[in-house]
Amino acid sequence: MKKKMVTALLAVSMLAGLSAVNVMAADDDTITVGFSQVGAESDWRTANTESMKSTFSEDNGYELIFDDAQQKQENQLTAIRNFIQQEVDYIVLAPVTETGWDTVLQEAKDAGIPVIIVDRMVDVSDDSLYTAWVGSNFKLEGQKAMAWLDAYLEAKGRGDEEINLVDIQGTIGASAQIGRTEGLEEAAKEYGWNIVAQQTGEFTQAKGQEVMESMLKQHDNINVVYCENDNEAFGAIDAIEAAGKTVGPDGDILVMSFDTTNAGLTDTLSGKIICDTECNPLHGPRVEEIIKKLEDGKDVEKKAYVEEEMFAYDDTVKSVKVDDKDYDVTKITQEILDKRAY
Ligand code: GYE
Repeated sequence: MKKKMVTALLAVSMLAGLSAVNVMAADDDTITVGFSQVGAESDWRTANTESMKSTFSEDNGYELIFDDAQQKQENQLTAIRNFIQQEVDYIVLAPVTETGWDTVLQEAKDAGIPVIIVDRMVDVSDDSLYTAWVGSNFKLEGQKAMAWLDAYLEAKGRGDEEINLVDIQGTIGASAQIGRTEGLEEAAKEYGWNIVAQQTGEFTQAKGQEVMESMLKQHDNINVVYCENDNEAFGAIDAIEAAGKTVGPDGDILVMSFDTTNAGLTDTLSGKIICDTECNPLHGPRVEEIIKKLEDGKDVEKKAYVEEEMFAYDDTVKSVKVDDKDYDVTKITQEILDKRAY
């Protein structure tokens, strides 16, 4: 709560004959969190916003100041500066892209406000500009997906087939794009697959569809589409089907995706998405755990990666190996889908 408001409340309560001490105590208990969210571009993002809002609720002892940046970094810079002015207790930032944060984070540091980065990372010259980060290992997600594709093609007797892959990328410069694209590019080199086109779909269904339409017009040999999130996959599937081609295990094109949102896994159940690699959006409780530790004066981990699963249409590939570590692949069923938290 703003100091000015506290003073005003104190004055009012004194006039009303209330105990100033009680007002102070109530104010002290409420933790004010300013959250700068990327936008509302995808189902993943909606689940993430919902997780943050339900965690940082009034009932749980928080005042959440939520700002939707509509995928624009300049809006996030303004939001953070407003949070500093409002003297929030914590700033939580889900950064749209990795770069361009040094100045504003220095301003938060100078104001003595801890900053917790969530989901995508920031690339800053000085790590002390933020207190902690929690999110996914996006490159590992890409590597797991590609190891799955290699094992799947082998198992289907397609190991020697010419693979012509297109990559519908996420927002350029976002950690989720950088990591997933890297995972793909390294694997394509290793396995000898052709990346015939690569373009951003901005993590949205509309852009995913538009990009896929134009890629299909330019290339008639595409047999794998690597979508960097579920919403792009929905758009890509629509574009493929509208062009008279088929998706699925016996179709013309295999569609791969990330996020494992409810709608994404519903498409995995039907085979439209052949393999969906999880990216868990339920960061609210994780951020809260960090804040609670900080409130108690405890140390927090600087970077914490979330454990994530993989789901596929069938059980052709039961597990994949990346850097000598095995990761299970689960065949999606309606029962599993019904129990998912997002
Ligand atoms: O994959 C996508 C969202 O940064 C992990 O952003 C997040 C990504 C997620 O728009 O759906």
